[in-house]
Amino acid sequence: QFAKPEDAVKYRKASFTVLGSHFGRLAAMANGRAPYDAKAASENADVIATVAKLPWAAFGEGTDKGETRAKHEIWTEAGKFKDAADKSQAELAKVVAAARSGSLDALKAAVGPAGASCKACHDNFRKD
Ligand code: ASC
Repeated sequence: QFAKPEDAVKYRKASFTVLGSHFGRLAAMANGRAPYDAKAASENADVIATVAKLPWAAFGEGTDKGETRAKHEIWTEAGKFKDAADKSQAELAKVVAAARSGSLDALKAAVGPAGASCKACHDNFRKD
């Protein structure tokens, strides 16, 4: 999939950036910082449904170097990293379902735990 390790690093950072952007738009609606728009929420969900699957394949061998904040624990505690990644994807799947359902209450309920799962992975596996 990646010709060089630095291509994988770029790819995973780009996919996390897109994921964070679209999750942030939903979080803003859930938190009342942006008006709720069911159609926009559903469109953001479509992006998240695809992009949330992408970065994980880009943590292969040799991708612990270069312009990355990835901690070594990603590779030395690979099982824990996978659990955290799986947890995030499971929580994001709930956000996707909630956003597609057209219910602001469902979105509000799903966004908090998903954000917490993002943060848990960052706290344990990302520098600063
Ligand atoms: C976001 C985003 C994250 C999470 C995290 C939640 O919107 O980009 O990484 O929420 O900040 O604490």
